[in-house]
Amino acid sequence: MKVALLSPAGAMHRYNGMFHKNLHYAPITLALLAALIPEEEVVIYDETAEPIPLDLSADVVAITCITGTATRCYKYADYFRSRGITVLIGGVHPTLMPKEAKEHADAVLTGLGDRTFRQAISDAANHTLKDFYADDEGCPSIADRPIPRKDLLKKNKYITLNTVECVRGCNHSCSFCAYPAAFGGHVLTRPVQDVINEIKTFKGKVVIIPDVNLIADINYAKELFTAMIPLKKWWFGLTTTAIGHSDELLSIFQKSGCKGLLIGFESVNQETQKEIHKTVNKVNDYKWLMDKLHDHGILVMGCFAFGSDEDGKDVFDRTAKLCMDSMIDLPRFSIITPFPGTPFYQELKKEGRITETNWALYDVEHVVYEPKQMTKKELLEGIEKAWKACYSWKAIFKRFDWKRIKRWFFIYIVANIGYRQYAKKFGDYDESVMTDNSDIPDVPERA
Ligand code: B12
Ligand code: SF4
Repeated sequence: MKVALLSPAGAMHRYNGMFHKNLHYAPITLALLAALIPEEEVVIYDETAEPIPLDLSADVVAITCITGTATRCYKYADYFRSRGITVLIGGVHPTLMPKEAKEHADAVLTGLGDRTFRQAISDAANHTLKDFYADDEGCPSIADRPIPRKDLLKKNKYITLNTVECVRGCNHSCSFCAYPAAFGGHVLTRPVQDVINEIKTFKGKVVIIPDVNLIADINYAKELFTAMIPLKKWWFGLTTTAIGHSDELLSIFQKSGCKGLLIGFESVNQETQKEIHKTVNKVNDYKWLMDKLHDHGILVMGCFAFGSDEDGKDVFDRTAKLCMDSMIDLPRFSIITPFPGTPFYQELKKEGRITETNWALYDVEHVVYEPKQMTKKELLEGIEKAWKACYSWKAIFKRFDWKRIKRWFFIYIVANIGYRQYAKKFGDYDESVMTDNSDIPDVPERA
Protein backbone atom coordinates (compact mmCIF):
# COMPACT_ATOMS: atom_id res chain seq x y z
CA MET A 1 0.00 0.00 0.00
CA LYS A 2 1.13 3.53 -0.73
CA VAL A 3 0.45 5.73 2.30
CA ALA A 4 0.84 9.52 2.36
CA LEU A 5 1.00 11.05 5.85
CA LEU A 6 -0.03 14.70 5.97
CA SER A 7 0.33 17.42 8.57
CA PRO A 8 -1.51 20.52 7.28
CA ALA A 9 -0.53 23.79 8.96
CA GLY A 10 -2.25 27.05 9.83
CA ALA A 11 -1.22 30.21 7.92
CA MET A 12 1.25 31.39 10.58
CA HIS A 13 3.19 28.14 10.52
CA ARG A 14 2.87 27.13 6.86
CA TYR A 15 5.97 26.71 4.63
CA ASN A 16 8.54 27.96 7.14
CA GLY A 17 5.96 30.05 8.92
CA MET A 18 6.61 33.69 9.63
CA PHE A 19 10.34 33.31 9.03
CA HIS A 20 12.45 32.61 5.96
CA LYS A 21 13.76 29.44 7.54
CA ASN A 22 11.64 26.89 9.36
CA LEU A 23 12.38 27.47 13.05
CA HIS A 24 10.29 24.49 14.09
CA TYR A 25 11.82 21.39 15.55
CA ALA A 26 10.75 18.13 13.88
CA PRO A 27 7.31 17.04 15.12
CA ILE A 28 7.18 13.38 16.13
CA THR A 29 3.61 12.53 15.08
CA LEU A 30 4.01 11.55 11.42
CA ALA A 31 7.48 10.03 11.84
CA LEU A 32 6.06 7.76 14.54
CA LEU A 33 2.99 6.82 12.50
CA ALA A 34 5.31 5.88 9.62
CA ALA A 35 7.35 3.66 11.94
CA LEU A 36 4.16 1.86 13.05
CA ILE A 37 3.56 0.53 9.51
CA PRO A 38 7.02 -0.67 8.42
CA GLU A 39 5.75 -2.88 5.62
CA GLU A 40 4.03 -0.03 3.72
CA GLU A 41 5.47 2.47 1.24
CA VAL A 42 5.24 5.75 3.14
CA VAL A 43 5.78 9.39 2.29
CA ILE A 44 5.45 12.35 4.70
CA TYR A 45 4.33 15.90 3.91
CA ASP A 46 4.59 18.36 6.79
CA GLU A 47 3.15 21.70 5.70
CA THR A 48 5.22 23.63 8.25
CA ALA A 49 8.13 22.70 6.01
CA GLU A 50 6.82 22.29 2.47
CA PRO A 51 3.65 22.29 0.36
CA ILE A 52 1.41 19.23 0.19
CA PRO A 53 1.24 18.22 -3.50
CA LEU A 54 -2.35 17.99 -4.70
CA ASP A 55 -1.30 15.41 -7.28
CA LEU A 56 0.37 13.07 -4.80
CA SER A 57 -0.04 9.39 -5.52
CA ALA A 58 -1.36 7.19 -2.68
CA ASP A 59 -3.87 4.50 -1.81
CA VAL A 60 -4.39 6.01 1.64
CA VAL A 61 -3.92 9.54 2.93
CA ALA A 62 -3.64 9.79 6.73
CA ILE A 63 -3.95 13.27 8.22
CA THR A 64 -2.95 14.55 11.66
CA CYS A 65 -5.23 17.29 12.87
CA ILE A 66 -5.23 19.80 15.74
CA THR A 67 -7.99 22.36 16.26
CA GLY A 68 -6.13 25.23 14.58
CA THR A 69 -5.61 23.15 11.45
CA ALA A 70 -8.98 21.34 11.37
CA THR A 71 -10.66 23.47 8.68
CA ARG A 72 -7.70 22.99 6.38
CA CYS A 73 -7.36 19.28 7.19
CA TYR A 74 -11.02 18.78 6.27
CA LYS A 75 -10.55 20.59 2.98
CA TYR A 76 -7.61 18.34 2.09
CA ALA A 77 -9.62 15.28 3.21
CA ASP A 78 -12.57 16.24 0.97
CA TYR A 79 -10.23 16.89 -1.93
CA PHE A 80 -8.27 13.61 -1.69
CA ARG A 81 -11.49 11.64 -1.24
CA SER A 82 -12.82 13.28 -4.40
CA ARG A 83 -9.76 11.78 -6.11
CA GLY A 84 -10.79 8.30 -4.91
CA ILE A 85 -8.14 8.05 -2.19
CA THR A 86 -9.11 6.57 1.21
CA VAL A 87 -8.70 9.19 3.94
CA LEU A 88 -7.94 8.49 7.61
CA ILE A 89 -7.81 11.28 10.18
CA GLY A 90 -6.55 11.38 13.78
CA GLY A 91 -5.01 13.64 16.41
CA VAL A 92 -6.26 15.95 19.16
CA HIS A 93 -9.15 17.56 17.30
CA PRO A 94 -10.74 14.43 15.76
CA THR A 95 -10.40 12.81 19.19
CA LEU A 96 -12.45 15.65 20.67
CA MET A 97 -14.84 16.00 17.72
CA PRO A 98 -15.05 12.55 16.08
CA LYS A 99 -18.47 12.99 14.47
CA GLU A 100 -17.46 16.27 12.85
CA ALA A 101 -14.24 14.69 11.53
CA LYS A 102 -16.14 11.68 10.16
CA GLU A 103 -18.01 13.99 7.77
CA HIS A 104 -14.71 14.45 5.94
CA ALA A 105 -12.84 11.16 6.36
CA ASP A 106 -13.44 7.48 5.66
CA ALA A 107 -12.24 6.60 9.16
CA VAL A 108 -11.52 8.59 12.34
CA LEU A 109 -8.88 7.30 14.75
CA THR A 110 -9.32 8.74 18.23
CA GLY A 111 -6.72 8.82 21.01
CA LEU A 112 -3.29 7.34 20.45
CA GLY A 113 -2.56 5.71 17.12
CA ASP A 114 0.03 3.33 18.59
CA ARG A 115 -2.23 0.30 18.48
CA THR A 116 -4.91 1.25 15.93
CA PHE A 117 -3.13 2.80 12.96
CA ARG A 118 -1.67 -0.44 11.66
CA GLN A 119 -5.06 -2.14 11.99
CA ALA A 120 -6.80 0.63 10.05
CA ILE A 121 -4.22 0.46 7.25
CA SER A 122 -4.65 -3.27 6.99
CA ASP A 123 -8.46 -2.91 7.03
CA ALA A 124 -8.20 -0.30 4.25
CA ALA A 125 -6.17 -2.77 2.17
CA ASN A 126 -8.79 -5.47 2.75
CA HIS A 127 -11.73 -3.10 2.12
CA THR A 128 -12.98 -3.68 5.67
CA LEU A 129 -12.32 -0.20 7.03
CA LYS A 130 -14.47 0.77 10.02
CA ASP A 131 -15.81 4.29 10.60
CA PHE A 132 -14.09 4.76 13.98
CA TYR A 133 -11.07 3.28 15.76
CA ALA A 134 -10.52 4.05 19.46
CA ASP A 135 -7.21 3.50 21.22
CA ASP A 136 -6.98 0.30 23.22
CA GLU A 137 -10.43 0.58 24.72
CA GLY A 138 -9.31 2.85 27.58
CA CYS A 139 -6.03 1.05 28.24
CA PRO A 140 -3.51 2.83 26.02
CA SER A 141 0.21 2.23 26.19
CA ILE A 142 3.30 3.90 24.78
CA ALA A 143 5.73 1.12 25.70
CA ASP A 144 7.44 -0.87 22.91
CA ARG A 145 7.34 2.01 20.47
CA PRO A 146 9.45 1.85 17.34
CA ILE A 147 11.93 4.66 16.73
CA PRO A 148 10.14 7.37 14.66
CA ARG A 149 11.13 7.46 10.96
CA LYS A 150 12.76 10.91 10.96
CA ASP A 151 14.61 9.81 7.83
CA LEU A 152 11.34 10.51 5.97
CA LEU A 153 11.40 14.18 7.03
CA LYS A 154 13.22 16.86 5.06
CA LYS A 155 16.19 17.20 7.39
CA ASN A 156 17.29 20.68 6.33
CA LYS A 157 13.82 22.12 6.92
CA TYR A 158 14.01 21.87 10.72
CA ILE A 159 16.26 23.42 13.32
CA THR A 160 16.69 19.95 14.76
CA LEU A 161 15.42 16.40 14.21
CA ASN A 162 16.31 15.47 17.79
CA THR A 163 12.83 15.28 19.31
CA VAL A 164 11.71 12.48 21.61
CA GLU A 165 8.50 11.71 23.49
CA CYS A 166 8.95 10.22 26.99
CA VAL A 167 5.84 11.00 29.06
CA ARG A 168 2.31 11.12 27.77
CA GLY A 169 -0.38 12.91 29.75
CA CYS A 170 -0.52 15.32 32.62
CA ASN A 171 -1.36 15.07 36.31
CA HIS A 172 -3.33 18.33 36.12
CA SER A 173 -6.57 19.09 34.34
CA CYS A 174 -6.60 22.79 33.57
CA SER A 175 -10.00 23.78 32.27
CA PHE A 176 -8.73 25.33 29.00
CA CYS A 177 -6.30 22.56 28.05
CA ALA A 178 -7.19 20.23 25.18
CA TYR A 179 -4.61 17.65 26.21
CA PRO A 180 -6.31 16.02 29.22
CA ALA A 181 -9.66 16.51 27.47
CA ALA A 182 -8.42 14.48 24.50
CA PHE A 183 -6.17 11.89 26.09
CA GLY A 184 -7.69 11.46 29.57
CA GLY A 185 -6.07 11.89 32.96
CA HIS A 186 -3.62 8.96 32.84
CA VAL A 187 0.10 9.53 32.74
CA LEU A 188 1.88 7.04 30.48
CA THR A 189 5.64 6.66 30.42
CA ARG A 190 8.06 4.98 28.04
CA PRO A 191 10.64 2.60 29.49
CA VAL A 192 13.69 4.72 30.37
CA GLN A 193 16.07 2.48 28.43
CA ASP A 194 13.95 2.86 25.25
CA VAL A 195 14.18 6.64 25.53
CA ILE A 196 17.92 6.54 26.19
CA ASN A 197 18.46 4.22 23.22
CA GLU A 198 16.48 6.59 21.00
CA ILE A 199 18.46 9.62 22.19
CA LYS A 200 21.69 7.76 21.48
CA THR A 201 20.70 7.67 17.80
CA PHE A 202 20.62 11.51 17.70
CA LYS A 203 23.44 13.43 16.08
CA GLY A 204 24.54 16.65 17.82
CA LYS A 205 24.14 17.98 21.32
CA VAL A 206 20.59 19.34 21.49
CA VAL A 207 17.52 17.28 22.46
CA ILE A 208 13.93 18.62 22.48
CA ILE A 209 11.32 16.85 24.59
CA PRO A 210 7.89 18.22 23.58
CA ASP A 211 5.90 16.33 26.27
CA VAL A 212 3.40 18.71 27.85
CA ASN A 213 4.56 18.11 31.42
CA LEU A 214 7.82 16.29 32.07
CA ILE A 215 7.19 16.10 35.81
CA ALA A 216 3.70 14.57 35.55
CA ASP A 217 5.29 11.47 37.14
CA ILE A 218 8.05 12.82 39.34
CA ASN A 219 9.71 9.47 40.13
CA TYR A 220 9.88 8.66 36.42
CA ALA A 221 11.42 12.09 35.76
CA LYS A 222 14.12 11.42 38.37
CA GLU A 223 14.92 8.04 36.82
CA LEU A 224 14.91 9.27 33.24
CA PHE A 225 17.06 12.35 33.73
CA THR A 226 19.52 10.53 35.96
CA ALA A 227 19.97 8.07 33.09
CA MET A 228 20.52 11.00 30.72
CA ILE A 229 23.49 12.43 32.68
CA PRO A 230 26.18 10.30 30.95
CA LEU A 231 24.86 11.29 27.48
CA LYS A 232 26.10 14.86 28.03
CA LYS A 233 23.30 16.44 25.98
CA TRP A 234 21.68 19.86 26.23
CA TRP A 235 17.96 19.37 26.52
CA PHE A 236 14.84 21.58 26.44
CA GLY A 237 11.37 20.61 27.67
CA LEU A 238 8.15 21.61 29.43
CA THR A 239 7.18 21.45 33.12
CA THR A 240 4.84 23.21 35.52
CA THR A 241 5.88 25.64 38.26
CA ALA A 242 5.93 22.62 40.62
CA ILE A 243 9.53 22.03 39.49
CA GLY A 244 10.60 24.68 42.03
CA HIS A 245 9.59 22.44 44.90
CA SER A 246 11.98 19.57 44.24
CA ASP A 247 15.61 20.50 44.83
CA GLU A 248 16.61 16.92 44.10
CA LEU A 249 14.97 16.96 40.65
CA LEU A 250 16.33 20.41 39.87
CA SER A 251 19.82 19.20 40.59
CA ILE A 252 19.25 16.15 38.34
CA PHE A 253 17.90 18.46 35.62
CA GLN A 254 21.03 20.57 35.84
CA LYS A 255 23.39 17.59 35.77
CA SER A 256 21.54 15.99 32.85
CA GLY A 257 21.99 19.12 30.73
CA CYS A 258 18.64 20.91 31.03
CA LYS A 259 19.17 24.32 29.45
CA GLY A 260 15.62 25.55 29.00
CA LEU A 261 12.09 24.94 30.23
CA LEU A 262 8.75 26.15 28.95
CA ILE A 263 6.47 26.90 31.89
CA GLY A 264 2.81 27.93 31.80
CA PHE A 265 2.62 30.82 34.28
CA GLU A 266 -0.73 31.71 32.68
CA SER A 267 -1.68 34.80 34.70
CA VAL A 268 -0.67 37.47 37.21
CA ASN A 269 -4.07 37.00 38.87
CA GLN A 270 -4.13 34.25 41.48
CA GLU A 271 -7.93 34.21 41.09
CA THR A 272 -7.51 33.20 37.44
CA GLN A 273 -5.33 30.24 38.45
CA LYS A 274 -8.22 29.05 40.60
CA GLU A 275 -10.72 29.65 37.83
CA ILE A 276 -8.70 27.64 35.29
CA HIS A 277 -7.89 24.88 37.83
CA LYS A 278 -4.17 25.57 37.79
CA THR A 279 -3.68 26.10 41.50
CA VAL A 280 -0.18 24.62 41.25
CA ASN A 281 0.73 28.15 40.11
CA LYS A 282 1.45 30.59 42.94
CA VAL A 283 1.92 34.03 41.43
CA ASN A 284 3.80 35.34 44.46
CA ASP A 285 6.42 32.62 43.98
CA TYR A 286 7.29 33.44 40.35
CA LYS A 287 10.31 35.61 41.15
CA TRP A 288 11.60 33.00 43.64
CA LEU A 289 11.14 30.25 41.04
CA MET A 290 12.95 32.19 38.32
CA ASP A 291 15.93 32.86 40.64
CA LYS A 292 16.05 29.18 41.51
CA LEU A 293 15.94 28.01 37.89
CA HIS A 294 18.61 30.54 36.91
CA ASP A 295 20.77 29.29 39.79
CA HIS A 296 20.61 25.89 38.06
CA GLY A 297 21.56 27.38 34.68
CA ILE A 298 18.06 26.92 33.25
CA LEU A 299 16.47 29.53 30.98
CA VAL A 300 12.69 29.87 30.94
CA MET A 301 10.07 30.54 28.30
CA GLY A 302 7.21 31.80 30.46
CA CYS A 303 3.75 31.58 28.89
CA PHE A 304 0.89 33.88 29.82
CA ALA A 305 -2.67 33.74 28.48
CA PHE A 306 -4.75 36.95 28.50
CA GLY A 307 -8.51 37.38 28.47
CA SER A 308 -9.80 35.45 31.48
CA ASP A 309 -12.83 36.84 33.25
CA GLU A 310 -10.65 38.26 36.04
CA ASP A 311 -8.45 40.17 33.59
CA GLY A 312 -9.12 43.89 33.67
CA LYS A 313 -7.53 46.41 31.29
CA ASP A 314 -4.53 46.78 33.61
CA VAL A 315 -3.52 43.13 33.20
CA PHE A 316 -1.14 43.77 30.28
CA ASP A 317 1.04 46.30 32.15
CA ARG A 318 0.99 44.19 35.29
CA THR A 319 2.06 41.08 33.38
CA ALA A 320 4.84 42.88 31.52
CA LYS A 321 6.08 44.29 34.84
CA LEU A 322 6.08 40.83 36.43
CA CYS A 323 8.06 39.45 33.46
CA MET A 324 10.62 42.23 33.81
CA ASP A 325 10.86 42.00 37.61
CA SER A 326 11.11 38.20 37.63
CA MET A 327 13.55 38.20 34.71
CA ILE A 328 11.60 35.69 32.67
CA ASP A 329 13.98 35.00 29.79
CA LEU A 330 11.42 34.55 27.05
CA PRO A 331 7.92 35.80 27.91
CA ARG A 332 5.25 34.52 25.54
CA PHE A 333 1.78 35.99 25.38
CA SER A 334 -1.35 34.44 23.97
CA ILE A 335 -5.11 34.63 24.28
CA ILE A 336 -6.84 32.09 26.47
CA THR A 337 -8.68 29.90 23.98
CA PRO A 338 -11.72 27.67 24.51
CA PHE A 339 -10.67 24.55 22.60
CA PRO A 340 -13.70 22.40 21.82
CA GLY A 341 -14.12 19.47 24.19
CA THR A 342 -12.71 21.38 27.16
CA PRO A 343 -14.66 22.51 30.26
CA PHE A 344 -13.78 26.12 29.35
CA TYR A 345 -15.47 25.73 25.96
CA GLN A 346 -18.62 24.25 27.54
CA GLU A 347 -18.79 27.11 30.01
CA LEU A 348 -18.50 29.86 27.38
CA LYS A 349 -20.89 28.07 25.07
CA LYS A 350 -23.48 27.86 27.85
CA GLU A 351 -23.06 31.57 28.42
CA GLY A 352 -23.46 32.24 24.68
CA ARG A 353 -20.01 33.87 24.48
CA ILE A 354 -18.39 31.88 21.66
CA THR A 355 -18.17 34.27 18.70
CA GLU A 356 -16.09 32.33 16.15
CA THR A 357 -16.75 28.89 14.75
CA ASN A 358 -13.95 28.76 12.18
CA TRP A 359 -11.37 26.48 13.82
CA ALA A 360 -8.55 28.21 11.94
CA LEU A 361 -8.88 31.08 14.43
CA TYR A 362 -8.38 28.73 17.39
CA ASP A 363 -4.63 29.26 17.36
CA VAL A 364 -4.32 31.19 20.66
CA GLU A 365 -3.50 34.39 18.75
CA HIS A 366 -7.06 35.35 17.77
CA VAL A 367 -10.07 36.17 19.96
CA VAL A 368 -12.85 33.64 19.45
CA TYR A 369 -15.14 34.61 22.34
CA GLU A 370 -16.60 37.62 24.11
CA PRO A 371 -14.16 38.73 26.86
CA LYS A 372 -15.77 39.92 30.09
CA GLN A 373 -13.92 43.06 31.13
CA MET A 374 -12.76 44.42 27.78
CA THR A 375 -13.62 44.42 24.12
CA LYS A 376 -11.99 42.11 21.58
CA LYS A 377 -10.10 45.12 20.18
CA GLU A 378 -8.79 46.09 23.62
CA LEU A 379 -7.64 42.52 24.19
CA LEU A 380 -5.73 42.44 20.90
CA GLU A 381 -4.21 45.88 21.49
CA GLY A 382 -3.29 44.90 25.06
CA ILE A 383 -1.43 41.78 23.99
CA GLU A 384 0.52 43.80 21.43
CA LYS A 385 1.44 46.28 24.15
CA ALA A 386 2.74 43.48 26.40
CA TRP A 387 4.92 42.09 23.57
CA LYS A 388 6.34 45.55 22.89
CA ALA A 389 7.02 46.23 26.56
CA CYS A 390 9.04 43.02 26.95
CA TYR A 391 10.79 42.90 23.58
CA SER A 392 12.15 46.43 23.11
CA TRP A 393 15.98 46.27 22.98
CA LYS A 394 16.08 48.05 26.33
CA ALA A 395 13.72 45.50 27.90
CA ILE A 396 15.65 42.55 26.45
CA PHE A 397 18.90 43.73 28.05
CA LYS A 398 17.22 44.73 31.31
CA ARG A 399 15.50 41.35 31.66
CA PHE A 400 18.70 39.36 31.39
CA ASP A 401 19.88 37.89 34.69
CA TRP A 402 23.58 38.79 34.36
CA LYS A 403 24.30 37.56 37.87
CA ARG A 404 23.12 33.96 37.45
CA ILE A 405 23.10 32.99 33.77
CA LYS A 406 25.79 35.14 32.18
CA ARG A 407 27.27 32.02 30.47
CA TRP A 408 24.09 31.51 28.48
CA PHE A 409 23.81 35.01 27.07
CA PHE A 410 24.19 33.72 23.52
CA ILE A 411 21.16 31.40 23.77
CA TYR A 412 19.22 34.18 25.51
CA ILE A 413 19.89 36.82 22.88
CA VAL A 414 19.25 34.54 19.88
CA ALA A 415 15.94 33.37 21.36
CA ASN A 416 14.91 36.94 22.21
CA ILE A 417 15.70 38.23 18.73
CA GLY A 418 13.57 35.39 17.33
CA TYR A 419 10.60 36.29 19.52
CA ARG A 420 11.04 40.02 18.84
CA GLN A 421 10.55 39.20 15.15
CA TYR A 422 7.65 36.85 15.90
CA ALA A 423 5.84 39.55 17.89
CA LYS A 424 6.25 42.05 15.06
CA LYS A 425 4.65 39.82 12.46
CA PHE A 426 1.28 39.11 14.06
CA GLY A 427 -0.38 41.98 12.23
CA ASP A 428 0.24 40.22 8.91
CA TYR A 429 -2.05 37.35 9.96
CA ASP A 430 -5.52 38.79 10.25
CA GLU A 431 -8.69 36.71 10.19
CA SER A 432 -8.97 36.73 6.39
CA VAL A 433 -5.42 35.39 5.96
CA MET A 434 -5.94 32.76 8.66
CA THR A 435 -9.16 31.40 7.20
CA ASP A 436 -8.14 31.41 3.53
CA ASN A 437 -7.80 27.87 2.17
CA SER A 438 -8.51 28.77 -1.45
CA ASP A 439 -5.26 27.10 -2.55
CA ILE A 440 -7.02 23.73 -2.09
CA PRO A 441 -9.70 23.10 -4.75
CA ASP A 442 -13.33 23.06 -3.61
CA VAL A 443 -15.20 19.82 -4.22
CA PRO A 444 -18.95 19.36 -4.42
CA GLU A 445 -20.51 18.36 -1.08
CA ARG A 446 -21.00 14.61 -0.63
CA ALA A 447 -24.52 13.30 -0.44
C1 B12 B 1 4.95 19.95 17.56
C2 B12 B 1 3.71 20.70 18.03
C3 B12 B 1 3.25 21.73 17.22
C4 B12 B 1 3.82 22.00 15.83
C5 B12 B 1 3.11 21.14 14.76
C6 B12 B 1 1.74 20.59 15.19
C7 B12 B 1 0.78 20.23 14.05
N1 B12 B 1 0.31 19.04 13.95
O1 B12 B 1 0.48 21.07 13.27
C8 B12 B 1 3.52 23.52 15.67
C9 B12 B 1 4.73 24.29 16.18
C10 B12 B 1 3.17 23.99 14.27
C11 B12 B 1 2.38 23.68 16.68
C12 B12 B 1 1.59 24.78 16.71
C13 B12 B 1 0.52 24.95 17.56
N2 B12 B 1 0.16 24.12 18.55
CO1 B12 B 1 1.07 22.49 18.93
N3 B12 B 1 1.96 21.06 19.61
C14 B12 B 1 3.03 20.38 19.24
C15 B12 B 1 3.40 19.36 20.34
C16 B12 B 1 4.32 20.08 21.32
C17 B12 B 1 4.10 18.08 19.92
C18 B12 B 1 3.38 17.20 18.88
C19 B12 B 1 4.05 15.86 18.88
O2 B12 B 1 4.97 15.63 18.14
N4 B12 B 1 3.57 14.96 19.78
C20 B12 B 1 4.05 13.60 19.92
C21 B12 B 1 3.13 12.67 19.13
C22 B12 B 1 3.63 11.24 19.21
O3 B12 B 1 1.82 12.74 19.74
P1 B12 B 1 0.51 13.21 18.93
O4 B12 B 1 0.83 14.26 17.97
O5 B12 B 1 -0.57 13.47 19.90
O6 B12 B 1 0.15 11.87 18.09
C23 B12 B 1 -0.40 10.70 18.68
C24 B12 B 1 -1.94 10.70 18.73
O7 B12 B 1 -2.51 11.97 18.88
C25 B12 B 1 -2.36 10.03 17.47
N5 B12 B 1 -2.45 10.80 16.23
C26 B12 B 1 -2.17 12.06 15.95
N6 B12 B 1 -2.42 12.33 14.65
C27 B12 B 1 -2.85 11.19 14.08
C28 B12 B 1 -3.23 10.92 12.78
C29 B12 B 1 -3.63 9.61 12.46
C30 B12 B 1 -4.04 9.32 11.06
C31 B12 B 1 -3.63 8.62 13.46
C32 B12 B 1 -4.00 7.23 13.14
C33 B12 B 1 -3.26 8.91 14.78
C34 B12 B 1 -2.87 10.20 15.07
O8 B12 B 1 -1.34 9.05 17.31
C35 B12 B 1 -0.07 9.58 17.72
C36 B12 B 1 0.73 8.45 18.36
O9 B12 B 1 0.01 7.86 19.41
C37 B12 B 1 1.99 19.09 20.97
C38 B12 B 1 2.03 18.61 22.41
C39 B12 B 1 2.35 17.12 22.48
N7 B12 B 1 3.29 16.80 23.30
O10 B12 B 1 1.75 16.31 21.78
C40 B12 B 1 1.33 20.45 20.82
C41 B12 B 1 -0.19 20.59 20.57
C42 B12 B 1 -0.54 19.57 19.50
N8 B12 B 1 -0.30 21.94 20.07
C43 B12 B 1 -1.27 22.56 20.54
C44 B12 B 1 -1.54 23.92 20.28
C45 B12 B 1 -2.60 24.57 21.14
C46 B12 B 1 -0.84 24.62 19.30
C47 B12 B 1 -1.08 26.06 18.87
C48 B12 B 1 -2.53 26.49 18.75
C49 B12 B 1 -0.50 26.96 19.92
C50 B12 B 1 0.85 27.47 19.81
N9 B12 B 1 0.96 28.75 19.85
O11 B12 B 1 1.81 26.72 19.73
C51 B12 B 1 -0.39 26.13 17.50
C52 B12 B 1 -1.43 26.01 16.38
C53 B12 B 1 -0.85 25.85 15.02
C54 B12 B 1 -1.75 25.95 13.85
N10 B12 B 1 -2.85 26.67 13.83
O12 B12 B 1 -1.40 25.39 12.85
C55 B12 B 1 -2.15 21.67 21.39
C56 B12 B 1 -3.37 21.19 20.57
C57 B12 B 1 -4.68 21.63 21.13
C58 B12 B 1 -5.80 21.47 20.14
N11 B12 B 1 -7.02 21.30 20.59
O13 B12 B 1 -5.61 21.53 18.97
C59 B12 B 1 -1.14 20.56 21.83
C60 B12 B 1 -1.76 19.21 22.13
C61 B12 B 1 -0.44 21.10 23.10
C62 B12 B 1 -1.34 21.28 24.32
N12 B12 B 1 -0.78 21.63 25.45
O14 B12 B 1 -2.52 21.17 24.37
N13 B12 B 1 2.31 22.68 17.53
S1 SF4 C 1 -0.48 21.62 33.41
FE1 SF4 C 1 -0.21 22.17 31.25
S2 SF4 C 1 -0.43 20.28 30.08
FE2 SF4 C 1 -1.21 19.90 32.16
S3 SF4 C 1 -3.41 20.22 31.97
FE3 SF4 C 1 -2.50 22.15 32.65
S4 SF4 C 1 -2.07 23.32 30.76
FE4 SF4 C 1 -2.46 21.18 30.17
